[in-house]
Amino acid sequence: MSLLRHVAGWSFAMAALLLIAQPFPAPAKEEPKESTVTLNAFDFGFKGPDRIEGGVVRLEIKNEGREIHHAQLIRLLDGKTADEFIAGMKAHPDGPPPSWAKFVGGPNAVIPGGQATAIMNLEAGDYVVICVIPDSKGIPHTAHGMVKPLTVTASAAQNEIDPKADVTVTLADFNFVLSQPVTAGRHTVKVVNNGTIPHELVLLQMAPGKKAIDFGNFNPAAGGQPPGKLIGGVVGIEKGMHVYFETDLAPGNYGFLCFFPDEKGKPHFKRGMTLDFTVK
Ligand SMILES: [Cu+2]
Repeated sequence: MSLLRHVAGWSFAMAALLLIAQPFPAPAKEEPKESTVTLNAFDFGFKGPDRIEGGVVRLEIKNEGREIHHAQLIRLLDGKTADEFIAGMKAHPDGPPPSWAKFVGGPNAVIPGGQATAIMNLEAGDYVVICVIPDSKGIPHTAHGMVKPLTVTASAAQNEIDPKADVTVTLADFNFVLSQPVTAGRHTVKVVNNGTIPHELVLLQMAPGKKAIDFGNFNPAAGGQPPGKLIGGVVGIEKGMHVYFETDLAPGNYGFLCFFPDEKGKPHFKRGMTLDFTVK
């Protein structure tokens, strides 16, 4: 018996055994294809790569500071640079972002020591990562230096497959809709913006008896315990976009909030963009 025939015969025998053991073929186990990029947020800045490969990217934030931080990705169009973005922010700190700056997601706010991940399909181009969370005086962290330029290079073909989500949240003007009740454990959540303007999803683990709106209205300067704990979600995305975030939820009460301002500067949560839900 030649070696080749021997191997072929052995393979056949193995295949027959597998058929007996498994009457239905098991689906091939999918390897995660997205690469992970970590941004270490501190008071006040981001540590991380200046250049990453595009396609489906898992972007992780690790909060090493003593303040709350998030990592908002902004794509710069029309050949605009990070310096131009920073100059524009300084010139018009309260104005809307320029039309050449697009919100494309990122992991949302986590408390000191916290970690969160968002998964986005990033096109090649120039980006900045910013944290617009205000300090105790109301000054956004961007003004303290939390602006990091990021170049995304062209992606390899194998990086183009979106993750499989088991829950979908639809964002609209002005509400959140969950596709189904959320169970305890790990989830990949798809977030779709079906509204006409950018929205975000702030994920909160609520304190007993508290609602998401209580967190929105909470004034840290007035003292007292926060009505909830910031555990991630996704920062702003433009209309029509979708991104993902990963989370691991214990049974309990949770909330979604959108802090993005409307044209009059009123945060969306004050126009009804909150959702309270229970994880069992
Ligand atoms: Cu919103």
